[in-house]
Amino acid sequence: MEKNSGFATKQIHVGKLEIPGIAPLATPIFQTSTFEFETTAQGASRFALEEPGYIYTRLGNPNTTKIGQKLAALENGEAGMAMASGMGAVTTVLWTALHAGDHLLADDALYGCTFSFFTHGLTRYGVEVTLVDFSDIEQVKANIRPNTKVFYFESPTNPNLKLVDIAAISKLAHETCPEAKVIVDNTFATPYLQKPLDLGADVVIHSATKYLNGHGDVIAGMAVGSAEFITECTLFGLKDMTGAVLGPFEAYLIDRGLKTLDIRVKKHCENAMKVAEFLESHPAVARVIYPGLASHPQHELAKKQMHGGFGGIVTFELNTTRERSAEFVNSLKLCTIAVSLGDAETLIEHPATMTHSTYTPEALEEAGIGESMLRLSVGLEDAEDIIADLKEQLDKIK
Ligand code: LCS
Repeated sequence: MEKNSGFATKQIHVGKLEIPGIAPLATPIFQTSTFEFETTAQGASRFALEEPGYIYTRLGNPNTTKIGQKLAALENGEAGMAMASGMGAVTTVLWTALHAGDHLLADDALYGCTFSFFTHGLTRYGVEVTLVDFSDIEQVKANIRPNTKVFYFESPTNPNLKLVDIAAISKLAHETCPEAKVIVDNTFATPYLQKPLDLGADVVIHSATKYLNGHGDVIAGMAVGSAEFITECTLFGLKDMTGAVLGPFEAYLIDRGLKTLDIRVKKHCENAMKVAEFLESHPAVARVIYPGLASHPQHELAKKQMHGGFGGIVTFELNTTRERSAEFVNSLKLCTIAVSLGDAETLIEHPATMTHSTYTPEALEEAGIGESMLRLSVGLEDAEDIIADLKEQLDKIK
């Protein structure tokens, strides 16, 4: 494969393992915890990193190596790594990047468990944490400290689909804090729609549970960055701090999912656009948030930093009470009530009591996450069927 191959070619071919004499098309699952050494000297030189080669699956395994290389190619980064969950990726990267006494400056709208790791976890170990609205660059500027070492955000944010100007924040961070890292959770956009490293960020994080796998059957996390930082994450963060290693079988499934990432994301985006337009036209719907709609306050930024679509998530609020809104969700037939996102099935959830129940009511309000918001992860079914399911129940709301 050529280095300048297109996205689709890379998502299929990067990291292909050559096994002479067998030549399997798909990479076999290396379901082994450890790797044999020929001699004690060889074992010692592997541990000393003098000789390349595998040692023990927590430190590396051909299946996880392969998907790390593949995601790095798709994100235009030098190196990538795989972890046991998206939270495993968040914790491994931040335990590596931060020390006691450092300051983490993060956006206020975060996945609920990222929010609790920052506010209840890191703070117990002497890390200072400030959450502000990253869509307002003046707020970010005003909260930078001499010890700010990480700028962290999602874009679009979970669940309220706010956008953060990745290029502007990266420029500000690098100009004011040359040692700091800009870390972007790219789970909602995927590298098919948005490449934070090209816009100046240093590290990209994913819950690979979502679009990268795409089939709702794996929990996994990934990170991409410079070869130096990813090596530090592997040899310190993952090995010593979290041990949140991804299993070979899960890595194999991510590899398989990645082969169709572009066509799946394209269809998610097309369906989400149709669903968002339908919801916006329905009198029972009070508000629709979707970066692809002209009504999204940051639609221009979305067009500038996302390419090929605006994602598969649509967030909305109904013109009715919380109780009636819950009844609406309960009565849907095709749309399934479940957390997670990026799967073939359309999923609907209530962030305030589910994915973001780690937030206090005050923190929810501060972050612009409405108590009555519903989050729809638009699946790969026929858009007409998803809309018909929503319409049947919306029409019953007076
Ligand atoms: N980052 C984002 C943006 C997420 O949405 C999630 C999970 C994570 C990180 C953590 O990934 P995990 O450990 O679950 O693989 N988001 C979920 C959600 O919105 N519903 O269920 C999980």
